[in-house]
Amino acid sequence: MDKFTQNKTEQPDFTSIDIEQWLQMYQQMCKIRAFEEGANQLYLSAKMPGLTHMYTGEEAVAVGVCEALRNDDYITSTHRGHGHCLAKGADIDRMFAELLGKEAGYCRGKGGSMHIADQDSGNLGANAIVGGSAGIATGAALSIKMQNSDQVAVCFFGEGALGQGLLYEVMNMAQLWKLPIIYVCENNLYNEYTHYTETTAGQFTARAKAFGIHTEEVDGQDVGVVYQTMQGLVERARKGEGPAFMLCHTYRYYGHHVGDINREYYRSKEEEQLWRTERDPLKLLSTWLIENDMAEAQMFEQIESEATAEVEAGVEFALTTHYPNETEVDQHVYA
Ligand SMILES: Cc1ncc(C[n+]2csc(CCOP(=O)(O)OP(=O)(O)O)c2C)c(N)n1
Repeated sequence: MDKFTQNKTEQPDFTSIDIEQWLQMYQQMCKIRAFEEGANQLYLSAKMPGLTHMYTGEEAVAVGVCEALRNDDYITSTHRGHGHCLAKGADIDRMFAELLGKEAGYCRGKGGSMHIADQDSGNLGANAIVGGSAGIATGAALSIKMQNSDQVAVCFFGEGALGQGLLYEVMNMAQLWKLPIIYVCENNLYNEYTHYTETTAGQFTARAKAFGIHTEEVDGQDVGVVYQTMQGLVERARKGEGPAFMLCHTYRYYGHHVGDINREYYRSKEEEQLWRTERDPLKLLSTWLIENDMAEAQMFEQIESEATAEVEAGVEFALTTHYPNETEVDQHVYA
């Protein structure tokens, strides 16, 4: 387990978050988890073409970040993007339809898992290129500034993207021009099948600090901490105080993608089990709410079964809805 999460001692002040909001965040995390299970089942039953990268285990990052955003704020996402899309407000039916190549999907079935974008919820798109969305998010932040708007842009990326030069070009510009952008680095410990310590030198936050960018480092399994930290960063960005970099310590429960089944050559089963039992974002939140007499176990069971039902309906919709007409094969494709 990461040293950062083991050494946590301070108890944050969560008094500004009411029970309705806690349950809303729990519900969002549940929805993401259920969605990923649905996607995995579609893959395992050979109903989904291609692969997908599951976000399970990392839900508190997407939900905590997006809870601090407005609908008109922008996000850009990654190859592991379902959680970001759902947390920002994407529709389950249309996401599953996209995964199955159906016309009702967000890209009329032509993008698939790694290219879901949803302009209605401010999602400028997932991106199959590691670090590739950093330029898009920073460009969006520049457009916000030029239009004198108080929106913000958020760029999600994994720690593997810290090896991409584009990120440093745009962080430089963002700091020079005081752009309203927050770079959210999800450190789930691995770049594909390699531990980050074998690929990334030095301190992650030092890379943003080198440009004078404000940084934060948080436990990405604690949705309350992610949300509150993000709220502060969003507030300063809206006031024109410029970019920020938030490092979130987290973990993916499954393989790099759904086909990565035998993982013991790069990480142990004990490590996976430890994160699932000790650091699960849903369990941490439900246990904390129950222990503080804010909710009862039954509430979480109900939320979970509602999320499962919503996902089952989404899968059913996607399986039964139609494919795009073959005459439009060369339409809506830009490359
Ligand atoms: C520019 C580029 N190089 C390599 C790849 C192949 N690739 C896909 S995901 C990945 C690892 C990404 O790790 P990280 O950014 O930490 O994200 P995570 O998968 O852990 O969420 C790599 C190397 C790619 N998609 N794009």
